[in-house]
Amino acid sequence: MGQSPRDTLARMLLMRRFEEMVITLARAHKLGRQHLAIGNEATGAAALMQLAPGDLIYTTHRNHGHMIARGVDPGKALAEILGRAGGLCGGKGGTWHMTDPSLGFQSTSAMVGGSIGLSVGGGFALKHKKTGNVAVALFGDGALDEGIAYEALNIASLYALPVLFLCENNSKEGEAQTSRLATKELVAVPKALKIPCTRVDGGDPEAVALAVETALAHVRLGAGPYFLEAQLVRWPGSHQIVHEFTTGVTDVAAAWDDAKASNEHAAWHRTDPILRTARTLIARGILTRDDVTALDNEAAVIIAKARAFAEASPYPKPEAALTGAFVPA
Ligand SMILES: Cc1ncc(C[n+]2csc(CCOP(=O)(O)OP(=O)(O)O)c2C)c(N)n1
Ligand SMILES: [Mg+2]
Repeated sequence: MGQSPRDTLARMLLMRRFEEMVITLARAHKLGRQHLAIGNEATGAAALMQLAPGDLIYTTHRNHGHMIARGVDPGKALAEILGRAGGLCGGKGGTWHMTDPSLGFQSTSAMVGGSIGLSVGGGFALKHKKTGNVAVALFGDGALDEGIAYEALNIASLYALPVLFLCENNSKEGEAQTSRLATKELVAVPKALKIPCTRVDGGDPEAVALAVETALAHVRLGAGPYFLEAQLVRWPGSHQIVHEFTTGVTDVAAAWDDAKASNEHAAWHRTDPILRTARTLIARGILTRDDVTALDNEAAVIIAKARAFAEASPYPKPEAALTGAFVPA
């Protein structure tokens, strides 16, 4: 495995502090709906930190976490969410369409299931270019009942395309809350199409990293696609229409301080992947409490600078309205 537990936790903390800043900025600037990746950090960091240059990524309405996990500049990402000229897409993509091709992001789309179809097109191109790269589709459990999911999974299997299908399942086990799938076992669909599948605890970055490593080795060898189901606990604030800190601002000390962990958010504290990971690494002697606090402080400083960059960035000029929006003839 490439990344150390310390690096992975640092990235997870950056993702968390980024999303908390999105809540702060959404309130301050009266932004519309935001879909945050709070609770998904272990899966995003452990998976996307393993990708190589040239790999392609297709993501969803919960894109922020994926982008920070992959190493996108948080200042440019916040500026994009605020619609500023200094944003990743010059302020024209916003939260739902921001992308960064320099790190392999081909598209972000809130069209549920869209990333699955696009990734298969990307995988087809990569196979024919023989680059050894993979296409990664990120999607939720709700995407499996879309027609495009069946067609795209089928083509990927038939043509042995280099695609990693990574499903972030935040519905309760055995009870597909967001999907309308006749089978409650999500992997039944790819299994029927002869795609190898693994289920993993999506709140455990080590387990995810191992599963992704195995899956990527299979895909990079040219053995065809792989389907990974990361089982997540849905964050209670996952539908952010009213911008609020549903489970409070994360206090990493809740990982070891019972007084901080026994409040109205106690149930969330038990499953929060950041607190879980911090607890595990401290128990194993890999990190101390001070190490965790220091990593968190570093993340907070990076995100405070990102905020300053984003808020100082101007809005796009009217004459820029048509640039970057269409492919030149
Ligand atoms: C094709 C399509 N149908 C419906 C919607 C409305 N919609 C937005 S998010 C969502 C649920 C998605 O669930 P899931 O993919 O599991 O992601 P989660 O929000 O649970 O992370 C739906 C139905 C949409 N964006 N696109
Ligand atoms: Mg879901």
